Amino acid sequence: MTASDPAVTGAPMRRSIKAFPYNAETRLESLETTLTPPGRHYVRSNFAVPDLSPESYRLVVAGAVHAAVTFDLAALRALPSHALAVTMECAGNDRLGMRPVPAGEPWASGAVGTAVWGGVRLRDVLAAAGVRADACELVVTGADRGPRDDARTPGDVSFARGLPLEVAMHEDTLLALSMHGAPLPAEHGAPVRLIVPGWYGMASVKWVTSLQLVSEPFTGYFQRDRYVYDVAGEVRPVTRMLVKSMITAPAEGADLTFGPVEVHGWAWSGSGPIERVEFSGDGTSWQDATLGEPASAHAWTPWTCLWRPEHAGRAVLQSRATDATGATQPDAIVWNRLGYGNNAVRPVVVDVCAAS
Ligand SMILES: Nc1nc2c(c(=O)[nH]1)N[C@H]1C(S)=C(S)[C@@H](COP(=O)(O)O)O[C@H]1N2
Ligand SMILES: [Mo]
Repeated sequence: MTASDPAVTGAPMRRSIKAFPYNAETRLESLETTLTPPGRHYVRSNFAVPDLSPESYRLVVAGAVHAAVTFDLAALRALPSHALAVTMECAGNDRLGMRPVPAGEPWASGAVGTAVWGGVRLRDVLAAAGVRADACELVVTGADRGPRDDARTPGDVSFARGLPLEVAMHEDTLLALSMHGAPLPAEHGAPVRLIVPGWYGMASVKWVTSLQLVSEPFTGYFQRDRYVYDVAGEVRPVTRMLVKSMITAPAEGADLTFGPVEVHGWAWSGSGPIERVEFSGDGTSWQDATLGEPASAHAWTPWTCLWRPEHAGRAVLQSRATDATGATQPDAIVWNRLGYGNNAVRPVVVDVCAAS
């Protein structure tokens, strides 16, 4: 280590939400770049990182297939490789904005980031086993497990999710072996994780060891008891990322000198390209921001806007994105029991000081 290493200087890379299991969100100043640097991307784990050695690692593809297959890492690496920049947001991001704050990890706004994931297409792996016509879903299971107080069945719960077959077969759904061109870090799912572009993070199962084709919808704990929108007992699964935008500069609480201010941020949606971002510095008049090019069809869109404050004093900055389906961010938060999918317009409060 050198004196300039963050560990020595004490420069924070993430804000830890929980120590065991480690959960941490990116500081907003580390979300200024198109790609979220290694070591800064948020980490969300329900259980401790499982101990998977690359040598003994096996991935089993079974269930409603013509012939079950087992892959080791060499067999996976032998398939055609693909890399893709993907923006991933935790469904619980911005839970802290909800009132009352729902139970669950208290994420502010940093449980989102963009990384280049490299690996193989999930569909190439499934093709090796041959998906039977009666399969409707793919159950993806990670090697991590642990107790859950409110589980319906006794014993430890594994992290497992059901994915609709058409999403599993999409050419951009990857089994990732690398992140930002380097081997996948343990906390991000090494040696193999799923990446489901456009979906909230819970679909992108880490430490994948089993792919089970099923002919009935999956009803596991992380499918039916978590990652569901529970509104007055009516339950819907959390799936694609809702359209959303964030302001990365100026920072919350910034002291700005009176004059034009360059505002910028990101916008993303799991349902299609971003078509429009509007900005307001006063909550009543909105102007169109200028959109930049995203790094891929699954990465966030950069936007900028020149804001000319009319007077000094406190100001509330807001941005509102609209995607190609016409979906737009709500002004008011849609509260739900487990605190998922908060894509409401988020106010950023700044102070504009009169020139002295
Ligand atoms: N096996 C496993 N996969 C998992 C999780 C988990 O707890 N266990 N958490 C999910 C959730 S809720 C999110 S938001 C993403 C976070 O991925 P990251 O830690 O690489 O940012 O992983 C998903 N995959
Ligand atoms: Mo998540």
